[in-house]
Formats: sequence, C-alpha cells, structure tokens
Amino acid sequence: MEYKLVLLLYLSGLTFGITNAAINRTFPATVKFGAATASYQVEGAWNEDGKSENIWDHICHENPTYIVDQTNGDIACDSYHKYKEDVTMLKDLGVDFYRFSISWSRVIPGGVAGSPINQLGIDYYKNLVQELVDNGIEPMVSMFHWDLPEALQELGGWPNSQLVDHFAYYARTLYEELGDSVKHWMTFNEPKQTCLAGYGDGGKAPGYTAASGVADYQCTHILLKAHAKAYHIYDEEFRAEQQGSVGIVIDTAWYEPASGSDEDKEAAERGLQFNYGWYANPVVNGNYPQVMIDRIDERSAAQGYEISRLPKFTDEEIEYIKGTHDFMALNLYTATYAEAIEESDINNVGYYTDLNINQFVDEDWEESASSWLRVVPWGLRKTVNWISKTYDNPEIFITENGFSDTGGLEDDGRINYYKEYLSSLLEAILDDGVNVTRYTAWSLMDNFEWTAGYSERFGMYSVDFEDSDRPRTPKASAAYYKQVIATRCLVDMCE
Ligand code: PNW
Repeated sequence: MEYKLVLLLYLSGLTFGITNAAINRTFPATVKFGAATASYQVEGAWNEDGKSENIWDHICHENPTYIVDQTNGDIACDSYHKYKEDVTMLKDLGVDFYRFSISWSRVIPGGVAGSPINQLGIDYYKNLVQELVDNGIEPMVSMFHWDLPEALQELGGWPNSQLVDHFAYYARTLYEELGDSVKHWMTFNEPKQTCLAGYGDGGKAPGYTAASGVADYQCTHILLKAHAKAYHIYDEEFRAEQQGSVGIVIDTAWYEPASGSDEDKEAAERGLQFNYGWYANPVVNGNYPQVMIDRIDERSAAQGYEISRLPKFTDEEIEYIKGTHDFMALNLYTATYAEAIEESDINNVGYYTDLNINQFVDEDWEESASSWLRVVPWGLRKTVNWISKTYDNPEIFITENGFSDTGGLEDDGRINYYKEYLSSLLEAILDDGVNVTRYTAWSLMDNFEWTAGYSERFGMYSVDFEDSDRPRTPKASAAYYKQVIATRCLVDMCE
C-alpha cells in the first residue's frame, strides 16, 4: 500500500518533471536545528556564588501571587548545577546548537557600568560553553532574556537612558570573556515582552501598568539604543578577531486579515508592524515603522500632548541604529485574526488603542495549555514570507517555536505541533525560497514559565520539580525531534 503510494508519487513526479529532490522533501543542508532555554527559567541558584537579585527573583519573592501557582525560579531546573546533564540531553537529541541566555545579575551583580565582574558567574558560562564545544554543539547566546538586575530596576529600568551604557558594559564583558567560542550573539530576547508587558500591560516583570502608551515606548527607545551600541562594540572591537554575528530576537504572532477587505488587510499589516516592525524596522531601516509614527504622533496631538508619546530618533541615531543586525530572528508560536474597528476613544491612551484592531482566534484552532497559544501551523510560512518580503530577503533564524501542555511523557500534542510547523517551514524554504537557516525548538526541558509558573510545560524533556534532584526524562517528542534532525525529513516521503 505504502509502496504503491510512493511509486505513484514518484511516477507523477516524473510526469510533471519534478525531480527526486522535490519528492524527497528534506531540509537543505543549510538549515541547522537547535533547542532553547533561558537563564531565569532553568538555572536556579538564585543567590549562589555572588549572583545578585534580578527583577524576576524580586517579583516572585515580593509578590508571590503574581505567579499563578505561587512558585519561583529559585531552583527551577537547577541547571546551574546540572548543566552537564543538559548538554548530554542536547547531544542525545543531535542538535547543531543550543540557544541559552546569560543572567546579567550573575555576571555583573551591581549592574552598572564599571562595577565588578563576578568571576564565579563568568566561570559557570565558560564551563557550559566548553562543555557544549567539547560535544560539538554550537553555543548561541542571548545576553538578555528579561532578568534585569534589580539594582538597575531601582534606577527605573529600561526607560532610564543610562541603561544604554550599563548594557554596553555588560555586552563588552561577554564578548571579552566568551567571544572566542560564542559566534552567535543575540542582544535581547523579545524586547516587546520587556517593554510592552513589563511597562504597559503588566504581564511580565516589573509588572507596571500605569503608563501604557508612554513607558512602553520609552523602554523600547532606550533598549534599541542599547542594542545598537552592543552591535557597534562588536563591529569595532571584536568582529575582526572573533568573526561572529549579532542580532536581536523579535516575537510576533501571525496576523491574518479577518476578511479580504482593504481595511482588514490594513489592520493585519498594522498588527505585524506594531509587533515585529516596532523593533525590526529600526534595526533594519533606522526608525519605527511609518504607521506607528503617524498614528502615535496624531493621537498624541489629539490627546493634548505637546510632543508625541513615541520618542524621536535624531538623524544621527537613525544612522547609528540602521543595519545593526547580521540576521533576523523570530520567535513564533501562534496566529490571530485581525479586524479593522472604529477609531478607539481618543481619551484612552495606550499601546493597544494606538494599534486599534480587533484580534480574535478561530475556535477550531487546537488549543495548548497556554491561553495565548493556539496551533496554527500555516502562520509560520506566512510570517517568514512576510519578513523576507518586508526586509529584503534577510537570513532568518527561527529562535523559538513550541507547544505547551500540562505535563506527561506521551506528548502527542507537541509532536503534532512540531510536525505541522516544521512542514509549514519546509514549504517556506523549498517552495517559496525563504532564507531560513536555523530552527530552534522551545524548549529543551520543562521550566519556569514566567507568570504561569510550572503549570504550563514546553519541554521535550520532562523535569520532576517535586524531586530535589530535578531528574530529567525524555518525552516522546524528544525521540521525534531527534529523528527529524537525524533524517532531515518529516514525512514518509524520503528515500
Ligand atoms: C517566549 N506571544 O515568550 C519566551 O521567549 C520564553 O521565555 C517563553 O517561555 C516562551 O515564549 C513560551 O511562553 C512568548 O504571546 C510569550 O505570542 C508570548 C508570546 C510569544 C512568546
């Protein structure tokens, strides 16, 4: 039966002039596979060896009900002590690279530029990097995955322009200490979560909500300058010798027009620009997307602001920020419909009223354990095509993609998710010619899922958080991903 099907496909391939390569739908050799985690979510050891408190330690300790199950990352997966086991898991999966993040407060406990470097903290990352390299796994490092030193939050956090220099000092330290082995740097992971959730809707630490439409834009403005400075430092002081690359990781959902109307198409494009473009347009072209500038300037004026709530870059800053990416990185999980609506009440100041669209999902889209995550595989193909078209065919890394459930080793939902999203990615690469060269599964193992605590599980390895040893066990999805990496093939269409 199967044989006949293959034969039929083969013959029809010949008939229509399709080559063997098209029948063998394998990932081209240019595509590398990896898995990801982040420091606060896996490391634990929150106050060991000189590490200072960061904003996630702080909010979990001071305001436990901020986390649904009132847990925290004090121990998490205990990767600070178990990193060798983590590398064994990565090796078993057969990944090309491991994407992890560095805890700023472990490396520079005081946070500010010029303050002492914590050698024990640096040593942890040196050991992890060495262990990876010894096992033939490339380290891919995020400098900032949301865990700002509390000392810097008490200076106001990202809306304070001093953070540019503090971050630059931190970035230079990392290039100096780890740049011999680390060849792929990501300055920020999902800055929208830091700025919009941290300073707008309150969904992430520091959890501020009072000034959406102001603080979230200020945060972004400073963060982008910090990113650009870290990029230029690499260019000027390290690139010639270290020969690596630097980028920024931006998340978005796919925004699908609710109908074929021009208004809904515009609403969907505005959704992408306010999410991906908010960060991507500056690093590519030097400034915010025009639709953000126009709408926020206009609404600010109508609201009686003498200057726009969206800060302005000077011409010099535009030149400085423009082109500060060696690759485009995307975290993509899901999709939403976007529908045009009446202009919202002008007195309602905020990011979401500046964006002004109605977002909704199709109830038929399969759910996950996370309220924001529905399974919409075709959104991946559309998003990478949109990035390719909007930013002139850059090299694209998918730096996160994954599915949550509530636990268990037989994770069929996750296998199905990876199968379908990878198949959508394969179409983007083989059929549309989109230049995607990396795919990263989130996550290597179950971990502290921010305000969801341990109630939502994204791992390919299960972690027993009841056991003080934090033992890891592979789930069915680990075997599945391992097979995909080994065969570079998803379906039964490869010879
Ligand atoms: C990412 N969305 O966050 C983060 O980088 C990870 O730390 C996190 O564990 C993972 O996704 C799962 O949540 C996102 O609403 C949060 O589209 C929200 C969205 C996307 C990514």
